[in-house]
Amino acid sequence: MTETARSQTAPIEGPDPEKVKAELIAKYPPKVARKRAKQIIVNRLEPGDKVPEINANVRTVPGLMSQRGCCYAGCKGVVLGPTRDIVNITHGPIGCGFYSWLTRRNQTDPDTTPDGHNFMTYCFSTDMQEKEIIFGGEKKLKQAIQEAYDNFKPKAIAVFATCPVGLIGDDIHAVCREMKDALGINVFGFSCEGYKGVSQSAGHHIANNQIFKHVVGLDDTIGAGEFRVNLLGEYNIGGDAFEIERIFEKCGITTVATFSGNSSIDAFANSHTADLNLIMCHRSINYVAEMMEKKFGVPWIKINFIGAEATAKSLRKIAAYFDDPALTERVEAVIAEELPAVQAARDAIRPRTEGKRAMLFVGGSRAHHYQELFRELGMRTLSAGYEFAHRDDYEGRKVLPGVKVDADSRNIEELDVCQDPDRYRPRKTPAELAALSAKGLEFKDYQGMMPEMPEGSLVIDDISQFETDLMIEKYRPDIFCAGIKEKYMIQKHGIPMKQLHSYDYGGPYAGFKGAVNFYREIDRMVNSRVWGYLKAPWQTNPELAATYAWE
Ligand code: CFM
Repeated sequence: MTETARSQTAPIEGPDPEKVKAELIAKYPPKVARKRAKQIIVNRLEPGDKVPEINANVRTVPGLMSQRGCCYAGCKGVVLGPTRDIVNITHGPIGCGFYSWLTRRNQTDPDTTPDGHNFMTYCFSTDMQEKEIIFGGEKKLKQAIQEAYDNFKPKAIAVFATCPVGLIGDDIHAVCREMKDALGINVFGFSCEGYKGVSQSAGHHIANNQIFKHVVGLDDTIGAGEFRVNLLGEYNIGGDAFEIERIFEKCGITTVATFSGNSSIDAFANSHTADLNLIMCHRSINYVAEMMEKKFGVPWIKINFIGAEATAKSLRKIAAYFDDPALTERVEAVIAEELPAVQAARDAIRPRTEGKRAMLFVGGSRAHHYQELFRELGMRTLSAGYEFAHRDDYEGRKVLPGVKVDADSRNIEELDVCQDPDRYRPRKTPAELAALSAKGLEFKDYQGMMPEMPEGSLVIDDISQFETDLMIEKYRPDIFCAGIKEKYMIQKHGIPMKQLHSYDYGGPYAGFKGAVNFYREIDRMVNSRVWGYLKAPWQTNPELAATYAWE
C-alpha cells in the first residue's frame, strides 16, 4: 500500500457503518435486501490485507432508482462519441441520438486542413418512425448512410443500434458491409441495443470489440517520436486530454492515439504501432489494451492523471518503462517545474479544506481517481461507489480468475484474438519485463479502489436514490460528487454537489493545471454556506414531505 493510502486508513468518524448498512437495507423486501447487502460493503481489511468481496456488474432491481445508463450510451455516447471525424449514425428513434449528443462535454481540437473533419457538432440519426418499426428500418438506414456520405464525404461512418432495432431484427452489419463496398469508405456497425448487459459497461465492451476489429491495425506506418504511447480511457471531458498532451509534449512523449478524446480515426488505425499503452479509465477500455497486447505485443500499464502527485507518479512510471536517461531527466525536470505552482495553490487552500469529507458516486473510474485530489486537499472520502464497474475495479484485477460470468455478460461477444503472424512485435524481452517488474513497475495490473479507501468507509455499488438520501442524512458530507440526475436532490439537502461526469462547465481537472483548477473549485464549494441556507418547501411545510422509509 502507498504512503497516501495508509494515511487514509484511520477509521472514519461519524455513525457506525455497520448500523448504517443495516438501515440502508432494512426497508427493502428480503430478496432485495439480500442482494443489496452484497453490494453495500463496509471496507475493512481482512487477514492478509485483503479487501472484502463486493457484488458488482449485476442487474439493478426494478423499482430502485439507479444512476445507471444503457448499453447504447456506453458504446456511442462514451467510447465512440468523442472521435471527431467518424460520422456516428444512431439507428433508432430521435431521442437516443439527441440525448447522447455532446452532453458529456467531450472536447476536440479539429485540424483545420480541408479534410480535417469535425462532426461532433452534428447529431446524426435515422429518426425511426412507426413505419420502420413495423416494416423494418434497413432501407432507411441505407439512405441515411448514403445521405451522410453525399453531404460530408467522411473517412468513416459508424452505425449504432438502439433497442427497437434489436427487437425488430434489422441487420445493421449487412447494411454496413453493403455500403462499405458501395462507397469505398470504412462503414461498420455496433449491436449496442440499450437493453444489452446490465449497464453502459456492456456498451464499452461492444465498442472496444468493433473498433479493434474494424479500425485498429489498418495503418502500419511507424510515425515520428522516440517514446510513443497510446492513452486509453481518456475522453477529454472538459479538456483533460489537452492538459495531459501538454505535459507529454514537454516531456518528449509522443501520443500516437487517445482512445477516444481529441481523437481521429487515422490515429486509431495506427495505434498498434505505439510502444506502450497507458490505461486511464480501466473499466471502459481495458479490453482494447488486452487485445492489442495479444495481437501486436504492446504492453500496458495503469496510470492516473487525476491528482498532481498521481500525475508525477504516472510520468515516472512511463520513464521507468522506456528506461532512457534523457527521458527520465526531462520527466524529472517537468515535474520540478510544474509542481511549485500546484504546491503553492494547495498550501493556500488546504487550511480551509483540511478535514472536510466527501462522497463520490460516479461511473466506473472517477469515484476512485478523484479521491486522489481530495486527499491532496486533506479531505477524506467517507463513502464511494461505481455505477457500473466490475469487481476488478473495486478489489483489483487479482480477483478476475474468480469472477463468475453470468448470463448477462455471456451475451457480450468475447473476441478470439491471437498473435498477428507478421506484425506481433514484443516491445521488451521477457527478461526486460521481469527486471522492470522487479523494480516495481506493474504490468497488466490495477489494484482497484477499495484498498485505497479508509477503514470503515462504505463502498456502495449501483447506489439508489433512496440510499443516497439516507447516506446524506446520516453523514452530512461536506461535498457530494455524482451526476446531473442526482445534482438537484443533493443540493436540496443543503449539500454542495459537484458533477464529476461533465464537470459542471469547469475543468480540466487532469494533470498539474487541472489539479489547481480542482482545488479552487472545491475550496469555493465546501466553504460556501449558501446551500445550508436553502430550505426545501417540505422543510417549512411538513405536509409536503415525502414519507421516507426511515422517518
Ligand atoms: Fe471511464 Fe469516463 Fe468513468 Fe466511463 Fe461514464 Fe465519463 Fe464516468 Mo460519466 S469512461 S467509467 S462511462 S472515466 S461518461 S468519461 S464520467 S460515467 S466515471
